Amino acid sequence: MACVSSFTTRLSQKRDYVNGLLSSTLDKHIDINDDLKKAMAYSLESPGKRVRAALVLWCSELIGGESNSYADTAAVAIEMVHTYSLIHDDLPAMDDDDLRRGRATCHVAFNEAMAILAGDALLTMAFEILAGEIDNPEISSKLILELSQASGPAGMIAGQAADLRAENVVSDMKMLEYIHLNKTAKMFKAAAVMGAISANADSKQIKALSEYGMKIGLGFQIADDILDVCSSSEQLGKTAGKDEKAGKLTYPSLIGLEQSRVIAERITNQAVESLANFGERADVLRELALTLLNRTK
Ligand code: GRG
Repeated sequence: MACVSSFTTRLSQKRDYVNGLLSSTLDKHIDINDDLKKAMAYSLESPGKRVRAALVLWCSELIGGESNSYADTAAVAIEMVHTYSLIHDDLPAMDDDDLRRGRATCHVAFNEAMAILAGDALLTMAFEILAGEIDNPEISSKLILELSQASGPAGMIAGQAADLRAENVVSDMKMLEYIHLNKTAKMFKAAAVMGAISANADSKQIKALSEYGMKIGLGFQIADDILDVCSSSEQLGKTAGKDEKAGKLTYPSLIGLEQSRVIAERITNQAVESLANFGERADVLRELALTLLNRTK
């Protein structure tokens, strides 16, 4: 595998590229109400890590050998849905937070009603661009299906509902796995699969990348739980130490930090194993898995 610093450079190049795509997509839509657009841009253009978008682009490049505009649109769409979920997750009725990506949350910077609308608008617009900007109807509809299933009532929203329900009650590993799978891992799986679909992958390739995406998503959420305990708000750009205060069901609360790290590492190794058939062209995805496991924010 290539050295760490070259991977860091590749990830930051992808982040810059995605930031450009996000801004130009909003700029192109000139008919959005001004106040609403300000709130959408405030959250969408705030400094996210863009890992889901990078995953789309790298999976597409792995299959197709080069970048393609379908993957660009898919990367923008998944970041829009992800940003909507963060805006709504921060609302007083949900996690009630005032810090996100190192800045005031959307409802603090604007107001609660505008934050709800900005989230709604980003969610809707994601599907608008997948339907309107991809000129291959089969690829477009597959991408829409993948993203809607991952983010919808049998995906991310189901995970959020279970997460809220599990607060301050005695629970178990089965419930925790259900929450992580739905709240977080299905969106990572969708990112990997959307990249593959954009490049016309065959079913075997889609299956392997689906497995990889799911596993890195599970590892990502365990790392997130660990960081909430071990890191600071300054480092994370969001309020640290919230899970324990809110009585959340997390890996550290259920099995302790040390065991949580063991499981995160095991799942990351499984993610890497699922790339076996792709050879060294998939090294960037292997390095992504390890980077997400060892991340500090
Ligand atoms: C759907 C109403 C509604 C609310 C949102 C699932 C969910 C429900 C919100 C997601 C919030 C959350 C804590 C999800 C878990 C996944 C996670 C750790 C998100 C943070 O992702 P990062 O670290 O964020 O990639 P950045 O800011 O880097 O994009």
